[in-house]
Amino acid sequence: MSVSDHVDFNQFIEGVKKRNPGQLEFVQAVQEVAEDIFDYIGDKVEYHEYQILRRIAEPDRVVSFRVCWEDDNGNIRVQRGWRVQNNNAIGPYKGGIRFHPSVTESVLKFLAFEQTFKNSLTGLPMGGGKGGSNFNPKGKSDHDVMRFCQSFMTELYRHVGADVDVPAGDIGVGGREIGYMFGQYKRITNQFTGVLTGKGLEYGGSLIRTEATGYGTVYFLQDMLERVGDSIDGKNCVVSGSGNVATYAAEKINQLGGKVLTLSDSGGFIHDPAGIDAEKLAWVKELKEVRRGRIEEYAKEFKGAEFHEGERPWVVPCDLALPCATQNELSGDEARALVKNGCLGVAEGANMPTDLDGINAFKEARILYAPSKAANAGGVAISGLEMSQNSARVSWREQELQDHLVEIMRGIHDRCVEYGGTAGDEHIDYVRGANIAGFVKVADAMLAYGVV
Ligand code: NDP
Ligand code: 2IT
Repeated sequence: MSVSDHVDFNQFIEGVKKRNPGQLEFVQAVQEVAEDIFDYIGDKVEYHEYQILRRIAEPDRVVSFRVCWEDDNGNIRVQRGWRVQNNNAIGPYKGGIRFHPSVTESVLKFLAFEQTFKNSLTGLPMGGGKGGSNFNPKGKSDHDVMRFCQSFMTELYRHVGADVDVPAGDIGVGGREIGYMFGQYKRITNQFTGVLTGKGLEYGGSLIRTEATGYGTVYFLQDMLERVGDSIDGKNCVVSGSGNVATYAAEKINQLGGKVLTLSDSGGFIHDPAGIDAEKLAWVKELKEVRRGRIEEYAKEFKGAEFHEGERPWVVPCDLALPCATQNELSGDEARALVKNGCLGVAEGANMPTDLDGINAFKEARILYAPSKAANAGGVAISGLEMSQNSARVSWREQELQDHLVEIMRGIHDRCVEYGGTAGDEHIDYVRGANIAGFVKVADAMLAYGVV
C-alpha cells in the first residue's frame, strides 16, 4: 500500500466534522494536531496503514450518565455527567474532572484528546481521559457540592480504578470536590486505592500537586527564554484566570523576578500596574478558595488597580502572556494585539486557550509560543507521581518532587525542540514539536498492539 492511497489532511478533517456534528471544540483540537501530524507522517506508510491518527481521534469510549441530587432546599436537581476515555495505549486513562455550566461532550472530548498527547509528553505511563458535568458549583453550599459529588461518583465508580482510569481536578474541581468524590468511592467499593489524584495530604495526596500546573507553566516559559539567552526577571506578565493554575503561575513569576499585572475571572479582569505581589496574591487565593468571591473585589481592596468588566486582559502591553482560565479565551485579534504591543513569549496554563487564528498569528510572528499540551503538563506529571507514591505506599519529600517537576518540564521542552526545529533555523515551532513528540510514543505503542 502506498502513502498516496490514503486520505489527505482536508479529507481527514471533513471526516472528523461529519462524524462529530456540532462538536466545534473537538474538531478544533483535532485539526490543530492533525496539521502537524499529516506533515510528519507524509512518508511513514505504517502510521497511515494502521489508521493511527484516525483511531486516536475516536475516543475508546464516552460514558454519559444522569446525576440526580437534592439541594439544600429539598429540590431535586438533574445534571449530566460524562467520562471520556480517549486512549490507554501507554497507561491507564488519566485526566481531570470539570464542573462548569459550559461543559458539553465536545468540550470533554477535546480535553481528553489533548490529554492523550500531553500525558505522553510527560514521559510517564498515562493514557488520556477527561470527565465532568454541567453542574455549576458557584453559589452552592458545601453540602450541595458534597451531595452532587457523591451522586456523580455513585455512577462514575464503575468506570474508574487505580489501574483503569484515574481522574483528578480541573475547572470547578479542587481539593474539596476530590475529597467528597474519594470518600464516596471508598464507601462504595470499600477500597483505599489511588483512584483519584489531587487528594489531601492526609489521605494519599502528593506534595506540590496543588502548585504543579502553574509552576510548571512558568518553568516551561523559563526554559524557552533561557534557550534564547533571556529570563523572566524584570518582565511584565499578563495572566488570565484567578483559579488554581493562574494563582500558582503568578506566584512563580513573582519568585523569578517578574511582575504580574493582571488576573481575571468570567466577570472581567483586574489591572494592577504596581504588580500583584505575594501579599496581594495571598489575598486573591483567600478570595477564591475560601470566600469564593469575584475578582472585581480586588480593585476595591487595592488602590491603583482597575476592574474592566466583561473584558479580557490581552490589551494590556506586556513582555509575557499566560492564559490560565479556559479554552478559546484568546482570539486572533487579541494575539495580534499582544504581538504588536511587544509580547515576546506566551505559555498556555489553560487547555487550548488560543483559537486557531490566534495560534497562526503567534506562529507567523515567530514569538516564543508554548502550547497547552506542553506548557501545562506539570499538573498531570505530579499526578502521575502521586499514582506512583500510592502504588508504593510511600510519600516523597517536597524537594524531591520539586526537582522532578523541573526535570519533567525541561524534558518536555527538549522533546519539543527535537521535533519542532528546522535545520539552519534557530526558531522552534513548539506547537509542531509538542504534537509530534506526543504522537510518536502513543502511535508506536498502538502499532505494537496491532489492530485492537
Ligand atoms: P479553577 O476552577 O481553579 O479556575 C478557573 C478560572 O478560570 C477561574 O478564574 C474562572 O473564573 C475562569 N474561567 C472559567 N471558565 C471561564 C470562562 N468560560 N470564561 C472566563 N473565565 C473562566 O480551574 P483551574 O485553574 O484548575 O483551570 C484553569 C485552566 O487550566 C483550565 O483550562 C484547565 O483545563 C487548565 N488546567 C488545569 C490543571 C489543573 O491541574 N488544575 C492542569 C492543566 C490544565 P470564574 O470563577 O468566574 O468561573
Ligand atoms: O488538564 C489537565 O492536565 C488537568 N486538569 C490535570 C489532570 C490530572 O490528571 O492531574
